[in-house]
Amino acid sequence: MSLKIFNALEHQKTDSGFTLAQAINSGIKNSDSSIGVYAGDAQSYKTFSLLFDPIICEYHEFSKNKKHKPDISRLILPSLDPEEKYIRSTRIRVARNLKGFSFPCHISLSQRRKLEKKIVSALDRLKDDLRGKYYSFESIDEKELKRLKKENLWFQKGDRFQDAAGINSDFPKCRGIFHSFDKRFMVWVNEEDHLRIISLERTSDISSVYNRLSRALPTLNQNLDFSRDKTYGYLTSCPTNIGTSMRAGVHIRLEKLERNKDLLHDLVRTYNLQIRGTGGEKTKIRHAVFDISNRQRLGISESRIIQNLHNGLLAIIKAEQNL
Ligand code: CIR
Repeated sequence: MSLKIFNALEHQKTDSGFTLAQAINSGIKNSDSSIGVYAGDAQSYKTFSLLFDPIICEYHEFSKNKKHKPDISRLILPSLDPEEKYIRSTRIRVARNLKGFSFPCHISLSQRRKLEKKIVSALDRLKDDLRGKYYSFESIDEKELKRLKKENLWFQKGDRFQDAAGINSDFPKCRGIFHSFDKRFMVWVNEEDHLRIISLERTSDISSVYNRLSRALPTLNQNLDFSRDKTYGYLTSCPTNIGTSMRAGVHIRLEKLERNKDLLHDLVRTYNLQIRGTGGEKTKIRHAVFDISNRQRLGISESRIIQNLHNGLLAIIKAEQNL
């Protein structure tokens, strides 16, 4: 941040009292941050636009005169890995925050409580295969907790980046997860965003995972008013997640490409994807299992993200087979 921007923003505050010092605290405390800033509420994107806009434009390759057009219509895509040789699982998540509440790095305990109640009552209204149960981290028993951890239906207290942003305040109060009885649909409550809405399967069937999510979102939207901006789409704590707020990815085993990392990185760049570690963001690759997902979330529609991911994964699987 230039001194000019710092001077212009130093004494600015959003209506809920979120300051520049809070917005940049994570990056100040963690010099290895790739982004380093978080929004404390929807208004942060306007109040601190001098800071946020350049980050958003660079990360998403977006310009403010471009329109962000959503499209979450259903898709039918050919099977990616019919013999299930490479892809272990497919997961698509979107983030949502509710209008009228501060974001998780700047929310009081009483507001978090109110929010949790509101979200749980909306989740209770889900129908058919989306029906499930909410597990509060405050009241969950040991046995259930062990099961959720074992089945990977769990989120941990935030890392040092989230901690410095203020996201861990009052943890584990008002946090919990909802999962459908078939465990293919899940919602994290009060993690980095008010909701992380997740569809997942231990298959390579991207269409099925995506279509489940595209069914769930309008139903949840009937009872929850999501924070959204005309230019920036859905607003989230981290500016890398705005727009569609969608991260669609697979866990894929690539034994040969692991030994040919340059080729893998070239393909990932060509299709505008990103690689994360086997255990998630900022973790190592174990047993040649890569987490590959879309990089861009703004200025691209939800269905286009899925089609690009599908094309990229087809190319990656082909390269692995040819090696
Ligand atoms: C950072 O700045 O490194 C963290 N606040 C996380 C940023 C979002 N993650 C990402 O771009 N992969």
